[in-house]
Amino acid sequence: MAFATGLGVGIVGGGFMAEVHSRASRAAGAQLIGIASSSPARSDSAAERLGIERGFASLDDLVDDPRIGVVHVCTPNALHAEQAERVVAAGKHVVCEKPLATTVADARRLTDAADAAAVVASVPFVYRFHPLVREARARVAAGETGRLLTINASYLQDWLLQSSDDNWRVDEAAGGRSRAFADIGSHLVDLVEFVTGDRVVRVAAAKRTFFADRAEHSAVTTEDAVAATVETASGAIGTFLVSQVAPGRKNRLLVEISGDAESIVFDQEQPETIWLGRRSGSVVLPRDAEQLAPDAARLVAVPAGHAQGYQDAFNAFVADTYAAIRGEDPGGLPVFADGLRAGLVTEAVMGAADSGAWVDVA
Ligand code: 4PW
Repeated sequence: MAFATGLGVGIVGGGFMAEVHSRASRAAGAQLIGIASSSPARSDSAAERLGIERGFASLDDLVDDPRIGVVHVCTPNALHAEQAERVVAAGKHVVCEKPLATTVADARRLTDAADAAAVVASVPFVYRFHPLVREARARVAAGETGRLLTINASYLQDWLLQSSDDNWRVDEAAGGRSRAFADIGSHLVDLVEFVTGDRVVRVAAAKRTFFADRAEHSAVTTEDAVAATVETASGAIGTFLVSQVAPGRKNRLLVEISGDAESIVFDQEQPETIWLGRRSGSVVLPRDAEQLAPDAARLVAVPAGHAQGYQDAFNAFVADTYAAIRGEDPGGLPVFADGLRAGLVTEAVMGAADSGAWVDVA
């Protein structure tokens, strides 16, 4: 598809993620043509708030606009698969929030549909776009870490800590059966597999819903927290702790991988350094382009000493998606197959928590 005046973007959904996506689109030089939210009035007010040309009455109207070449799906989880499929059926490129779908069957059907349509179909596993995550990945690939032994991974938040905290995500009908793991554990799965090049093959898990009654939802079944033990294809073992009820933790994703030569720690709330540990001594590596592998250095947005963070990672993800639409291959773009992969691990974790047994990842 050729775009005479730059890539035209449509957004479906009008919440926090739509804001983050729209900022990233604008930074990538795209034209923000339209937004469709849950009603025509909400579409108009979201368009005004986010500086988008106009609101559309429905996703169908938005998809039919010939100026729109890519649609970002930023709606509640239960709508993702159907909406992204609608975009793909129109032959348009798509960015779909995670989880891609609320069932593995839907995620697989969507992934197959995007492949068959030969469109670019990406998923915002945006933590891949921190330069020091790429550095960690490059060190593993170069053999600096040695044989992978253990993984210590956690993703902790506190925005659902009290019974009075509520959101569509707590409702299984809108968010899917898994909440905390599908929403943020999926990032952990993706990041660990992206950095190590290894795969989670077997899991055991426990989950808890500590707050079953919330402001507008009672008898909540989706989990507040999950503790999983994992085994990888290479024989490493690890733990994944995921919680949306951990006081003081806002968005604390931490991945520590230990090989037999070196450990590496990345903390999303302190993304400007990684810790490299060796028995002979450890160092803290700063995000200084001159010290980084090429794939990490290319993602450096501002010089060392000038803080770079979450929105920069998001911007880089969207810029790489648009580069792929132009036919370039920036490398490391998370696509629907990666979203499906996270869905398979989520399903195994839920099955393990339900049964109390080890479960193989399909
Ligand atoms: O994807 C994640 C979300 O659903 C995020 O990166 C952070 O946690 C921000 O919102 C939620």
